[in-house]
Amino acid sequence: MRHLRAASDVASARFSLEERFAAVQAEARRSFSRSDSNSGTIFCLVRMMNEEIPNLTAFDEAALDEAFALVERQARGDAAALDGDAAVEAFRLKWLGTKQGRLKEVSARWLKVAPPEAKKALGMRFNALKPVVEGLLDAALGAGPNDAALAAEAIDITLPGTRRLTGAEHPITRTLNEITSVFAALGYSVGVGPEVETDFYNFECMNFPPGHPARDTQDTLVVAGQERRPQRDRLLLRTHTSPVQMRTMESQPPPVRIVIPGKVHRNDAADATHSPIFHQVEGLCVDTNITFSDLKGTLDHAMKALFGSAVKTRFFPSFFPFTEPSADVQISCIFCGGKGCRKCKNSGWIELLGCGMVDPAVFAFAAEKQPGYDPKKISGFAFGMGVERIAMMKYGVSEIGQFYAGDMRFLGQFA
Ligand code: 2U9
Repeated sequence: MRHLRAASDVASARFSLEERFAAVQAEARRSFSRSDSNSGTIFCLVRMMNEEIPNLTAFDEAALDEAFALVERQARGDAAALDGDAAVEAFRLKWLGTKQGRLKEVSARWLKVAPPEAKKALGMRFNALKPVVEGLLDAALGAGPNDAALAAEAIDITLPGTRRLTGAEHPITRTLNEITSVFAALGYSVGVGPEVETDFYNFECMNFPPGHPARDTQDTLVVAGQERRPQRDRLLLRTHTSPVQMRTMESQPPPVRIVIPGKVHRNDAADATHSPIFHQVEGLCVDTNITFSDLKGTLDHAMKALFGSAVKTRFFPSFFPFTEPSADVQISCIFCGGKGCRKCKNSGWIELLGCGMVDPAVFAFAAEKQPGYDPKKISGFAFGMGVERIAMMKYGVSEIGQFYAGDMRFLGQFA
């Protein structure tokens, strides 16, 4: 305070600016010489034009740490207050000026008086301080940090990192997407719908009247406690994705080309190839003049796209309540190329999916809401396939339960 008071005394004497500045400098010079004789405290703070460079009188590690931390704090404080190019240049001169810069001053004053055994520790701290101040200047100039500052915060990128497992599509999802993509490329759109369905959409409109024996072929899990509801409104877990096709037809006139991938539920006992919950992809194509040859051409193309262009298809008469005529589709054995092997039971063929021309009775249900589905004017084909069965064939999986066990040793093979 003494020195500040001295400066204000000078100011109050109404001297010119230059005279006041010279007086402050002279006072500062006197302060320096007085402070040299100071002892008993670690620092004697000397005021020179509103700045503080401590005189160092102790050289142990703690004293050095404290002294350098103080100077660094000052530099950071100055840097934080910079605004404008002139201030940045003033900062450079003040801290890094080769003649009167504060680092120069620190070096000259502290190193000079340091006992020989403290010089190394002092020098090391000084060498660390300089890039910090240079970095502050660089940052103020809008440049990135300097090399030394970068080196100070470098990390060893050769150290082993934290290993994160990469996720991958589940083989069922992958197969489901592959099948869907084949039809999407033919112009089919993709639909989804609820897994909890009404008896009407799952069975009645698909030409399974109440009490019809064909219902037994899809042993069904029903929601309990609905005995007082009309049968058509009773809820169940859908046994196939067909209700989504019916809902699609009810919501839009023909033409329709749609595939429905999704989960279905049947009250079946689990074994190596059956699961009470599994996945299907069903498809529906409706337009004028759709014929069985359109169905054959479409499915032959899809099987070649999924299993390779060498694969052949053949169609056998079958029965489904919702299609007439109906067919089971076989593909030539993908393991032996049709010669006959254990996988195809020496037949050269593997049964893979079902299909047929949509039964007029099914179109009649759709026509109740969309008259365009008049079976006299339009026709269509439908098909359905089990995704697990196709995935098991494609990936050589012999137990369907592997898909659901969540065992990383199994799933990791698909990553
Ligand atoms: C509408 C009209 C007809 C869908 C079809 C099949 C044949 C079929 C099975 C294959 C293996 C089910 O997963 S599986 O057990 N499906 O054979 N599905 S035709 O027919 C429809 C669908 C919707 C409106």
